[in-house]
Amino acid sequence: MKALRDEFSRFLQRYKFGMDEIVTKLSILREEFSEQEDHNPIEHISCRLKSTDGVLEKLDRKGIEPSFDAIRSSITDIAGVRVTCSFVSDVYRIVDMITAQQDVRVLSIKDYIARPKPNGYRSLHVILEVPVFLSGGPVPVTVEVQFRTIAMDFWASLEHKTYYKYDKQVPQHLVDGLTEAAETAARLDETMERLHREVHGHPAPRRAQVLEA
Ligand code: 0O2
Repeated sequence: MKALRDEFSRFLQRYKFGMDEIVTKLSILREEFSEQEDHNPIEHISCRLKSTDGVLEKLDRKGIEPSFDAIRSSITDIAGVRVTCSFVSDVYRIVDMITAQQDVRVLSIKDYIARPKPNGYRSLHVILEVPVFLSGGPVPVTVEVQFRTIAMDFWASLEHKTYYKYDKQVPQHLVDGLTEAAETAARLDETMERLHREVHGHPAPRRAQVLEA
């Protein structure tokens, strides 16, 4: 039992290293921007490692027998990074920069900004693979990065707390209220972007290639 626990903690440690690699890459961009530009596209970076219980719960939800191979191939968000940007254009700009890095492989992109979920959820999720250089050599590690604006993050945080409070049985008027609030937040993002563009005169950004939504 101890041997299995040790193996599992070594297994999870790799995800932590992968997460650290991605956070470092994003922090470098953020620091560079703070020196070079009057507006920093990255407002905030946070990260979390899924707990052992969280991993096992997700496997159970997906009806998959627990094994290291099953976790590796079916749980892509053990290492999770969240990047909050001021404007939607910043989201696409940073996604382009991080996915263009030579040692980063893009496994999938889900663009819930271009195509929001029916409840109004907006964010851009990218599953990346990054090499981690261990004593025995490099190993590829999967990391999920969620990119969103401050307004999207505000909404997602309240929605998450609401679902947690009501144990997923949220009264319909609250569900409707949240969906309406998501639309309001999206309109705020559009207005802020327009005003920002007028003040700073930045050109329209190139859009990230949407592989999946
Ligand atoms: P946590 O605690 O945030 O990690 P998957 O379940 O990942 O295999 P799925 O459901 O297609 O496949 O993944 P998707 O759509 O990429 O969404 C996964 C994560 O996005 C969620 O992780 C949330 O963090 C976030 N998310 C997705 N939809 C919503 C939503 O409607 N509201 C909020 N607040 N967050 C959302 P977890 O694992 O659910 O939880």
